[in-house]
Amino acid sequence: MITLHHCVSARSFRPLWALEEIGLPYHLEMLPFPPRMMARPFLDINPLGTVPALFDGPMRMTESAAICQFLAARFSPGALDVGVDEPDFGPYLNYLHFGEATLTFPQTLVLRYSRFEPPERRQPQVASDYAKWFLARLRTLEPLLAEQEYLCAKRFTAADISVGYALLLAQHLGLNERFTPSVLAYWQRLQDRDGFKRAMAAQKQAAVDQGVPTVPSPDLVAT
Ligand SMILES: N[C@@H](CCC(=O)N[C@@H](CS)C(=O)NCC(=O)O)C(=O)O
Repeated sequence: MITLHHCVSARSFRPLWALEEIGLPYHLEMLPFPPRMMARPFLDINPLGTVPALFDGPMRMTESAAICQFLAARFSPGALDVGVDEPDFGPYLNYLHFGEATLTFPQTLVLRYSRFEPPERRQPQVASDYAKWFLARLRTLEPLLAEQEYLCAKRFTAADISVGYALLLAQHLGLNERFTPSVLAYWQRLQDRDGFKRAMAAQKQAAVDQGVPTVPSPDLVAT
């Protein structure tokens, strides 16, 4: 049985969404955010203190895009996964990692300098500059998404989950109002998926059952 350690709407939403799309059984272990401070015993499970942490038997993974790649390759060949022999194998890997390395990275600086730091250390200029940087990077998807429904391989894949999470985080940061039209339509398509809705419902139910707040940390929500 797969176990996923998760905080509501944190990056661990990527593997949760993949698990729901694939239909795999899993156990969801909910944590308050940030676990490093709010759930100290979690450091024994993942010394980084970050989510996700996914276990498949004794095997542990802690990178959300890599976990999606693993789940897709092992449990969803020809569907969420794009095989090495498919023409879009390269673009698939590129978008899968673009979601975390290129899109989520500037968002973390927005979060840090507008929400996480104590008021006297906040840097509105840094937050606003990195919000613009994120939106500029996101805008590069506009011509592609004006032409096609999903990022690659003419179907929904793990790459869409990776980029889709960056859009969810952007929404929490209030940046969705600045999405370009085709990106906005794509984001709506992703949210309309049954797998996305099931993942949202699963994290809420697990949070209720385990006594963890059901809404994202105030640090992750647009004010
Ligand atoms: N590159 C990692 C980043 C993991 C990460 O930083 N997760 C955040 C949640 S979105 C976290 O746990 N932050 C709490 C902390 O840094 O203490 C991934 O994609 O999984």
